[in-house]
Amino acid sequence: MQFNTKTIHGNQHHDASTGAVMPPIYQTSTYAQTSPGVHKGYEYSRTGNPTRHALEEAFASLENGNYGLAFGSGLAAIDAILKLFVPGDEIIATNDLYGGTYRLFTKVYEKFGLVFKFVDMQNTENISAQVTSNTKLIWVETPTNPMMNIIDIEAVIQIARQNKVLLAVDNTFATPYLQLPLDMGADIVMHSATKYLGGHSDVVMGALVVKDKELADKLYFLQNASGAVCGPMDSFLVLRGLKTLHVRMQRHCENGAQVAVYLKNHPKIDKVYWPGFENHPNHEIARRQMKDFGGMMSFTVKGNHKADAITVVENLKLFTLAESLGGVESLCGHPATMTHASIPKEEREKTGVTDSLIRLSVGIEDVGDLIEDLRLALLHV
Ligand code: P1T
Repeated sequence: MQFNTKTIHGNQHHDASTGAVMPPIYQTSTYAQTSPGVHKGYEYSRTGNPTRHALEEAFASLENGNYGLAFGSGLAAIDAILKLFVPGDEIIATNDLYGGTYRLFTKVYEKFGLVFKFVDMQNTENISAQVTSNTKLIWVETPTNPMMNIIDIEAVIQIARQNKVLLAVDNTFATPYLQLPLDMGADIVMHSATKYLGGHSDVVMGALVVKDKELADKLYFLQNASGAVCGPMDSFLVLRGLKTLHVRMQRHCENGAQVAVYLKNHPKIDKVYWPGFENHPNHEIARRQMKDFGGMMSFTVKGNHKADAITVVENLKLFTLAESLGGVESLCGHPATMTHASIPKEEREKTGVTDSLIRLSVGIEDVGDLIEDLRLALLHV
């Protein structure tokens, strides 16, 4: 089955009892048992819920995995992965990554004895240099948030296999429309389903997909034991969102390409970070590993003044100034004070997240209107 069919049919079934084409929203916390332990497959909605289950099956299908798990947020999904480890275990992570992931790693899990090493994974030799006998996980985010670096997943997989460590890929920016890390050999795919998978900026949710049963069982145990699950209504909404993922992503990519080229040619713009440009440092990897280049990008205004960046985001009208990304509507953000404020200034500036950086999530509106919005906002600087 091709991806464009899978979004609508992959592991998805009509409701067995009524024939309902979309799974009902099973808004229930618990399920009647005829005798202790005798039930129809569901006992309690933290452990399992039919609407959530339908979504988890769809997640597994889209990422070419065997097991899907849905959580109350992307960070809750990452939290479940981190609970696989014990004090002293080491995790090597991308140095440019979502600020909240960095905060969870350094402010929550370091306290419990996990050791994080942040490396620039654009050169995968930097990873090998950090591997020790305590390394248990390599954490890859590609494209990275917000610098749009591309990490060579297959090269990282070689390192993970040689050293017998797990590899997890945060596939939030790319989505399975653009890249399939499990097919390349990754062990875990993670998503902030809040973004492109949901696609409509109306739900906060996380997802994990794996192929291996033993790993899936450990994660299901943690999902139930720690309890950061999503509700049935949210599960329904994301399942509905998934059905148009391929169409939305196609348009995000088309609009993204046009907006990136517009910005690149604009006299007031300094740098545009978008992997579709031939002179992007990781363009060849992006071309090989991704189907297209997506609708996320970052840029700086000439002169690199924070005040100019703020003026631009304040004057954009169709691009709403807001946290988040991946919805049908275009958003803009100022990473240094918003999504990446939890990373110390010296750390984030090392990766390029300066006070003058603006991030765009290009939506699926008319691209001419989006470009006009940018043109007008840039008149103010
Ligand atoms: O927000 P939540 O659903 O908990 O997902 C966290 C997360 C994980 N990974 C990546 C790559 C992300 O971008 C995010 C959330 N990011 C934003 C809110 C943002 O504006 O970048």
